[in-house]
Amino acid sequence: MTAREHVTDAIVVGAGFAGLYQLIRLRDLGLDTVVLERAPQVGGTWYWNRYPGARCDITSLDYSYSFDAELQQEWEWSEKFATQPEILRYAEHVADRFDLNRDIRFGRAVTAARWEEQTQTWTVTVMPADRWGAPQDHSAGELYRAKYLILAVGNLSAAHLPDIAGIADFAGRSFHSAQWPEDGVDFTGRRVGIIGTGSTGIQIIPLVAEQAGHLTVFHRTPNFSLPAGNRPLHPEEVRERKADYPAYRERARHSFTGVPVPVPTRSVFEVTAQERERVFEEAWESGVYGALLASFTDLSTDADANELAAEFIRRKVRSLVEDPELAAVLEPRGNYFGTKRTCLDTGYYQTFNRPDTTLVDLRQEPLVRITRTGVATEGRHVELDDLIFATGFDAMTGSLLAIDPVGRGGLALSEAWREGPYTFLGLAAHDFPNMFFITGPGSPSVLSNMIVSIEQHVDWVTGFIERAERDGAPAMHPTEQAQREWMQTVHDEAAKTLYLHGNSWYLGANVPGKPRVFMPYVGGVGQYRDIAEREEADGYPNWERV
Ligand code: FAD
Ligand code: N01
Repeated sequence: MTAREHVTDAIVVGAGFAGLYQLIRLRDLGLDTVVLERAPQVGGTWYWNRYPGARCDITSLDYSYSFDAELQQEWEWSEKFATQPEILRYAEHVADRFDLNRDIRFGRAVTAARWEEQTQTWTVTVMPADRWGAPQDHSAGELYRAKYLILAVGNLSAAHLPDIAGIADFAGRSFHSAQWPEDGVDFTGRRVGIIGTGSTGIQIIPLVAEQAGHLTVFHRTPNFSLPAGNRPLHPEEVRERKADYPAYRERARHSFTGVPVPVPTRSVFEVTAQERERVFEEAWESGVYGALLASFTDLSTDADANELAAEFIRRKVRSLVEDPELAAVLEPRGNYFGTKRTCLDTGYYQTFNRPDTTLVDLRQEPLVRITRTGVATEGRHVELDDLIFATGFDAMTGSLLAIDPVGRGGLALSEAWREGPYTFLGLAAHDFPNMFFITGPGSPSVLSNMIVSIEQHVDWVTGFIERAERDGAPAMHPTEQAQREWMQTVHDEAAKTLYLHGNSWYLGANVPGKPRVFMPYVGGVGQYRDIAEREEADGYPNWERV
């Protein structure tokens, strides 16, 4: 490789909401910063996930930046839950408004990063990326060198394709939901199959069912899904929220999930059956993410309490699906409610009342292989024109380990994390000096309104760098002991809940061979912020120079 070399103060990888805000803040410090992004434009998640029905399940008035008063006043959301195109337009607007694109190198995949002991800098290897972000043309590589490396690569950015026999044999069109063609896909009149009924599949299924000639859903684990109750925003509610934004955002920052919803005060066992039903019903109807799980104090921690909510949802499924046999397949069982990410849907269960939609229960007839013309289960062969994989992500660590930074003493992140991710506050790792994660494993990240968590992490990292620059500090990393203690805290918090019993991607359970470690911090956004702020106020006692 003949590599050109560029030297800057800071390198940010990723131009999603994390990378964009990090660029703004590092510019504020006067640091020469470059952002490396494998996509051809900004947006991250909202650039890649263009499948039909893609939208947020945190309300748009919450899922937006708070750092700039004018930005949040001027931007107009149209719906309660914004669609992917609208969120992407918002990301583009932010990039234009703050003139960010001039410091972003698009179509560049970071393939390696190495800490150079002598110069105390990071050297990053970059390749031109193909349309799906994969590195290509190794002869055209470049090197970037900088004192600070910030990995804003996303928790849900490494698409996961399961290892199903014959997957390469399919001769029809196939799509992964997170690598959706920019021009969209026309399914009119076609025989379409979909594998995967997580949050993504549940959004895709109703819309593709409407368009396709016939839709076959290959269904393994039934998920808990609640109605989104999406609707246009009323001008009055927007006016009220905008008037209250400063105080509202502050409440969000100190809330449990990054959305300031009322905190439950009662155990589900303290109330009568009628009162319980009323509260569940109200939460079901609210279309607020997490409202049902947070309707009593003990639904996340007590198996019997959780079962009451789970049974409430199963009854709803039975009322929405006309055929009792299909309803039985769709009733969520096998995981506690809330331990896999709860879905919000628009007409998901009702789709199975359509005559042109078939549900195949893979627990009864396991998937055997994909063939040239369709999908074979133990019970049948389904002929298909198109096959959709809504099979999720190598979450939280996938994009970090794809880069696999090499830190002090030649230690690769993959080696340091052989038994699972190991970080201090999800912000940094011992032996990887001056390298930071935005919403890394060990922080609330995917259990929160991500924009609240992104802003908090970016502000924290910026404060750390500001102080290092001001004091002329040498390169720093968290101590081994602090990191060990923090990971114990992350585990202990999870052990107070039912999360450890779930079969979720939070635990790495969806990727064969991935260590089973509960990765996010479940103690809540507000509590986490207090801990991180204390670390800063105390002068970073858990960090050491290298
Ligand atoms: P991303 O948006 O993932 O951006 C990371 C960027 O890094 C990407 O552009 C990627 O191309 C780039 N990158 C990664 N590796 C490399 C590399 N090696 N070289 C160069 N570039 C690289 N969160 C919520 O809070 N509420 C929601 O309702 C919600 N809905 C979601 C719906 C979907 C379909 C998905 C997939 C996620 C959703 N999320 C939601 C989570 C969402 O990922 C975050 O809210 C947020 O967009 C993450 O921003 P980010 O910048 O951290 O990461
Ligand atoms: O991925 P998932 P996702 N054979 O991992 C199935 C966010 N998000 O893309 O459960 C058959 O949840 C798998 O089955 P099983 C959100 O954080 C948010 O849907 O392993 N099936 C499962 O049904 C979310 O949690 C929104 O039995 C196979 C599905 O594929 C995260 O992104 C929208 C299989 C994967 O579900 C990921 O969601 C979309 C196999 N071999 C995404 N392998 C919002 O609404 C996998 N599956 C905000």
